[in-house]
Amino acid sequence: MAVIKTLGQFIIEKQADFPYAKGELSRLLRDIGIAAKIVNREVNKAGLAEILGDAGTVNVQGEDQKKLDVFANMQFISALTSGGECCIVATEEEDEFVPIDSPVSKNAKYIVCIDPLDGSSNIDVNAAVGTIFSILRRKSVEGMATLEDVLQKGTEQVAAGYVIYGSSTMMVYTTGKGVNGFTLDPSIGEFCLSHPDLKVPEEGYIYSINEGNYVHFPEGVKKYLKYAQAEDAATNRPYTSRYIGSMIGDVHRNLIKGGIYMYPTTSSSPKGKLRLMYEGNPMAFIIEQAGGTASDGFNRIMDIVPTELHQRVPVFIGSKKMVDKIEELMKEYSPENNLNAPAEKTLEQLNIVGGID
Ligand code: AHM
Ligand code: MG
Repeated sequence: MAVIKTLGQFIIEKQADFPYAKGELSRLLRDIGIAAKIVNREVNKAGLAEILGDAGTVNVQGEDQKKLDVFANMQFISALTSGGECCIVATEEEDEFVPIDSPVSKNAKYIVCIDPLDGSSNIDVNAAVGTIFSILRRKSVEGMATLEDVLQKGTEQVAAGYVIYGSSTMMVYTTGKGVNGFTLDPSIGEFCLSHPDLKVPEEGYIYSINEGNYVHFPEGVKKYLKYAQAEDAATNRPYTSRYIGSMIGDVHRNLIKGGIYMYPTTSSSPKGKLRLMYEGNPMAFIIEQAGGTASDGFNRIMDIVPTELHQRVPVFIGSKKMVDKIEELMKEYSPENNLNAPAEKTLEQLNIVGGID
């Protein structure tokens, strides 16, 4: 009989990969796992409880909040506050980041950016929703951490993960050494290692996009969709289209089966809909660690320098060859869509003027 390994056991085992680690990151991941179990319990009884439905408040992006969004947000903030390993929680549901001003936490090393309940419009119809998190190490060394501590590039993440509350509940995370998935066994209330060392196939045949927005897509995306729908036996086209409308659900499926998830700019979301800090970066870290690619159509998502907490980003993420193809078409047909092009380097920065010979 196979031996079950719980998330807690796995985290402790992996701590040995980081010889100088004092266990703070492990405790932080454990705190997130515990809060996720509580949120899972509520999500699973959503159809029964009165909690279902709009909370009547609107979040910073002007979208209606569902009651479970509010519940999940509170739950994660409270778990991270009492855990003591995190000095700031930045959440998609709050206008400003939440500093944790307790004697233990204010000097804590880590910052957590979190989308507590992504895809929450799916709750009412019993489709997959999830939590996405990104963990950063604070840059400043003392006092209260600041916005500058939060606004770090995706490449600086020390860990990232998601929890999918689907037909079963899973936690998938990376600390930069591959990606592992844990399925919640409700009979023992533990996440158990079920998908070790996940790898996204290099070539995929599934594309996920809200095609209802077709008319508003950049030309490069329109060309990609025509390419995906064209018949070509050699490349296994036409591809299959699958779109749940829950990023975690779509990306999780594509991670396992191969595929691409896309949320480009549209006329109503000229910078894209998804948020760099809560959705783009953590999903990019996971997919890259699984061997895939994450791009804004031109640039690696994790290289984008964030300037605002709730910054949006176009997202093309999944199997490497599929993302390469969309980048090729974006460059050819929609160069004006390159919103995050790195600033041109000056000659001085390039060390050409009076520099090295
Ligand atoms: P949310 O954070 O408000 O839930 O929005 C993010 C979600 C993604 O999970 C999903 O892929 C996308 O929005 C769906 O958007 P649309 O309904 O425009 O297709
Ligand atoms: Mg979201």
